[in-house]
Amino acid sequence: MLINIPKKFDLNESHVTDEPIYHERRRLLKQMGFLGAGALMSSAIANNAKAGFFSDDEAPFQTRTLTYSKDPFNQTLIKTPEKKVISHNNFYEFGSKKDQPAELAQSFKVEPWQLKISGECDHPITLDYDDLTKLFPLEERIYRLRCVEAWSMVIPWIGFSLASLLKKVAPNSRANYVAFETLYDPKQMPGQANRRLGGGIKYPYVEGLRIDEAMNPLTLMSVGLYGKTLPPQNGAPIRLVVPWKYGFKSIKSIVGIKLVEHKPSTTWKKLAPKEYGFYANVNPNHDHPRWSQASERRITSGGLFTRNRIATLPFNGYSEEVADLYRGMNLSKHF
Ligand SMILES: Nc1nc2c(c(=O)[nH]1)N[C@H]1C(S)=C(S)[C@@H](COP(=O)(O)O)O[C@H]1N2
Ligand SMILES: [Mo]
Repeated sequence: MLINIPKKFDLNESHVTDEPIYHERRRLLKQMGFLGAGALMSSAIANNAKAGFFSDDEAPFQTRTLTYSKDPFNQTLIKTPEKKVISHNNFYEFGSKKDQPAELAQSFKVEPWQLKISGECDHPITLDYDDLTKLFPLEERIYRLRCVEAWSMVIPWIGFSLASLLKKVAPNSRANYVAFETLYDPKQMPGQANRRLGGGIKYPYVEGLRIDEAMNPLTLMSVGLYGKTLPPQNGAPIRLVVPWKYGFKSIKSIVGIKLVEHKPSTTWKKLAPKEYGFYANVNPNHDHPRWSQASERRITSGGLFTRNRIATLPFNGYSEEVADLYRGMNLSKHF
């Protein structure tokens, strides 16, 4: 999704980073104060590191076990291993390379947290950290996640439907859209403090849905994955998951949800409107201007160079649940 660096890097989302580039990145981050003295380790070690490897100022983020009901429908999907789900990420606030969020988000503070739900509704509320996991019964949802960059995973999320949260605030008749906003905190998020590291995005990261998309039962507010609270690289303490849309709609570390009358602006559409639309429904028949969307690389338990090309499904395989939302719409125009 990088658009401010040469094209050939876009689909080259290999985990392997050239050593000199890696060390230059680390030097810059250290200078900026984002890495402690103990942080000069290879990324291979960092990814596999256990608590003992870290110095005090970069103690790894602690997740905790959640209580939830199992997904009654999708237990037969082959899940992407947890260690890949939490080490191959897009979270530009912590760097635009796939391995950076897992490394640079370890000291991210999610307590206290406030999530404000406001706008065109009768009962606006602000949730605090404990509310996020206690206000609603938590459910597991095993969903496919398809990134617009043509890789995909299967992730066992834990959370509650956005619909149950929105019902609580009682949207009024002017609530046509829902706007979402990620935390803005350049002191904690190095990508917000450094334009190059942050991929040229204007922060805070913002997203949006039509109200009927937001109310669809598949649309999830996720507070966890693989049985535990979210690690920071996956959007702790709460993020959106919209499984029939490209991954960039699934905004992380949300502090604001606002019911609005008019279509809100969205981060990637602002940055490159010809490449990324508001709808961003997974669509094998509508190619990205720079690559095909007909197939994807499923990230599984195989090694780095495992071939795992599979056909991309319309609406990421969720047509039965969501195709009706778009009846009569030209999906190539509204991409
Ligand atoms: N705030 C914020 N949310 C974000 C992103 C981001 O850079 N910043 N990246 C998006 C993209 S492009 C994808 S594919 C998914 C990746 O989610 P994951 O790292 O949990 O797999 O998060 C999305 N949410
Ligand atoms: Mo993505």
